[in-house]
Amino acid sequence: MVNALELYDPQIYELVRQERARESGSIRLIPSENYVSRAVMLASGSCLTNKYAEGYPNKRYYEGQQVTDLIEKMAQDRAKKIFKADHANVQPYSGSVANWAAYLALVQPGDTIMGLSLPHGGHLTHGWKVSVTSKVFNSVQYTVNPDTGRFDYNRIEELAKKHKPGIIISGATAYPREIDFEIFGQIAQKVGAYHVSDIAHIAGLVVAGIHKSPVPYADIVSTTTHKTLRGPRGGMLLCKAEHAENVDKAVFPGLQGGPHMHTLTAIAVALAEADTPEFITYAKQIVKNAKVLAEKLLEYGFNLSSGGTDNHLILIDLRNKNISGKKLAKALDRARIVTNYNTTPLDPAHPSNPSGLRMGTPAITTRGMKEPEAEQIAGFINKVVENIDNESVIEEVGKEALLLCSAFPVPDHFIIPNKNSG
Ligand code: DSN
Repeated sequence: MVNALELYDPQIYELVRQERARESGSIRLIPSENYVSRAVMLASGSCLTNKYAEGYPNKRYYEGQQVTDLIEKMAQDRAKKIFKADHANVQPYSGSVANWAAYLALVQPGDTIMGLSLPHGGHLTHGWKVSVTSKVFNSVQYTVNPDTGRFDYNRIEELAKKHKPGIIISGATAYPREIDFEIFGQIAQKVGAYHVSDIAHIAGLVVAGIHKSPVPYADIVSTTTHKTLRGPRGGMLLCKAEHAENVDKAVFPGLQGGPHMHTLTAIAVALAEADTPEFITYAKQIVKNAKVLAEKLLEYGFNLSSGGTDNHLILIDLRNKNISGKKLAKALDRARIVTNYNTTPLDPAHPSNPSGLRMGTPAITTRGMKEPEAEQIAGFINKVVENIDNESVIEEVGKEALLLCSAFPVPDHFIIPNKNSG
């Protein structure tokens, strides 16, 4: 496949080659990124990209669905099994569309939704002011407790009682602590709201049983498929049987046309990979690595939002280091350590140049890195911070980072073939 690309489009081939080299030659700490297996990659680059399949299995608007129906049913069944859900819709193009579909399945435009504010760790589509979700719906935003960096469930309940939202959204893109989905479910029940849970970041941890699952406590669970879950870029919805029809209608024809069958095929593969003992070990190691990285950063005098982490993600508040998140993220990138600058709950700065840096361990864990490497990476980060204006030290760190990467090549496969098929 790559040879054909090289032959027919050498320019794009060269850029793909460069990206592969970048991914393998850098310590990738963006918490929403990962490396997929060769099997997922092959499914994603397969002939299923050629097929239109508007509708759902056995209810399509195009013929020629002998294979697509089987694939989609397989993906649905695998998702239902590993998340223990009544119903799964595997068609959303991304987490954003999945969130939209969840809202539209439950409430009407103009109704109130209540989600976590973006500077406090929420996603754009949780009703943040620049997202259309705040224009189509009346958006109320809750925050974390600024003193602790954690949810204050009493305050969330008070806000819910005051505004009586139609939907309460639990879940986050930058919250390093375990989320109590049961309490969110109780709050929603008390105020007569639906509970939508967005587990895009932690889906893999949920599958592995390391983070409590929202499935029993939420009306609809929304997720992406490519973060800790380690599948292709895509989205997915899980829900109780009573919402199945509305969820399906909201995705298609409500928001989307034909599903991307190649992605859906790759999602099916990733879901099978996640249903293995190897995946549970992997997910546990993600959290162990994040904890060690956090502990070492604390030892180096970094302030971490909420004081540490329970999951795959760390949020550094850099104000005591007098460096902006953007400046540090760019310096780290030059040192082959890839992170993203991010707001923190107490950040007075604009999201375009915030005081925070977000990082996570899913990708380095896929490479087989463990606690000693997490410690080493914390040392690299500290060295860059202490030498933020010294390019030769940054370059030196880059060489050390490359050495570490060479010792942990990106693996092709994560499970023993055929051992866990099902
Ligand atoms: N943009 C994703 C992230 O990086 O967290 C959320 O969708």
